[in-house]
Amino acid sequence: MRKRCISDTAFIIAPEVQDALRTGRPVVALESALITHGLPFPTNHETATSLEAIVRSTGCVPATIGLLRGKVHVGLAAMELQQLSDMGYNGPMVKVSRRDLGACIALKRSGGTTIAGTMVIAHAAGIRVFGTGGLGGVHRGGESSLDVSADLTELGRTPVAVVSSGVKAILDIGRTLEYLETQGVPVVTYGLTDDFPAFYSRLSGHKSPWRVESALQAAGIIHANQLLGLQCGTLFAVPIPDVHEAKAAQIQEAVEIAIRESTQNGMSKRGNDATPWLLRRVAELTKGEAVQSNIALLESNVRVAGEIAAAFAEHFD
Ligand code: PSU
Ligand code: MN
Repeated sequence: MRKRCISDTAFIIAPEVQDALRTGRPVVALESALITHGLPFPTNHETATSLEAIVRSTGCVPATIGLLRGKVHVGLAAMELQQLSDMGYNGPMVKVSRRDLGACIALKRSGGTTIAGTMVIAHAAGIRVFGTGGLGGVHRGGESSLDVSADLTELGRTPVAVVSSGVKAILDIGRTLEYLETQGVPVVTYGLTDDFPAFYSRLSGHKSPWRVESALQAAGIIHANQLLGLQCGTLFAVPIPDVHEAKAAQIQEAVEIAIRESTQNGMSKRGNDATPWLLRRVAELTKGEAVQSNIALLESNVRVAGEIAAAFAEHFD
């Protein structure tokens, strides 16, 4: 039997995305774990739709990546995005990281791809830039629990640029940056400060090793890494828009409460359930304020991702 490439059988690339990849029009990947496990219904669907529109406004084509009944979709039609957003559809949604991809395909499951899972698929499809909210990282106490997100190792081995707002303070930010350094991942703050942002707040107290002020500079780093054949990703960290920073202290308080609760009730030891549980609890405790901030930074990051992808296509492709 002919040895088949997985994309023959398991991938469904939306016609618009296929066309863009063929003609060299810039494409921006979007993840779906934030739709299935990060944001409440129906905000998840509204946000996913608005992120696609923002990518379009930068002249790029959006490719939301997710799994439906064992098929890996690169670019989702409106109906498919709706199905992915609807928790009641086709049983419980899987949170799909690198390790889960094969099993989901073979067992015909549906789910949202994490940053790691999305990077694997984006790279396989030939997409270089990906916009999202918060990166996974080293959990607090990770030095003994070994709860370290596969997002970090993925950035070490897959050449996709990820635009995020850094990592949430539910994580150990210092150790996350150490781990990224070990993995050889370039970490670059996008903006006017040297600080690595902490998701809800613009400053974490930790410095990024690099900073750029324009999409062209960012695209230049991606290009140089490519010329070097490094085969690693690049992490661009965009601080949350100023107006939303005001709520940072209140949200941070909720984060600390949620973390205390998760150690008391054992959720912190529940593997990949830990992050979604903390996100949900912080949303509850802040009565939705955290969700509003989350949406604002997603919109801003996805815009930056579009600008970087467009600059790359114009100057380096
Ligand atoms: N952090 C957030 N929002 C999210 C996630 C992380 O602030 O939605 C999601 C992303 O999809 C990320 C994943 O890739 O959680 C990391 O999960 P884990 O820690 O289990 O690797
Ligand atoms: Mn984990």
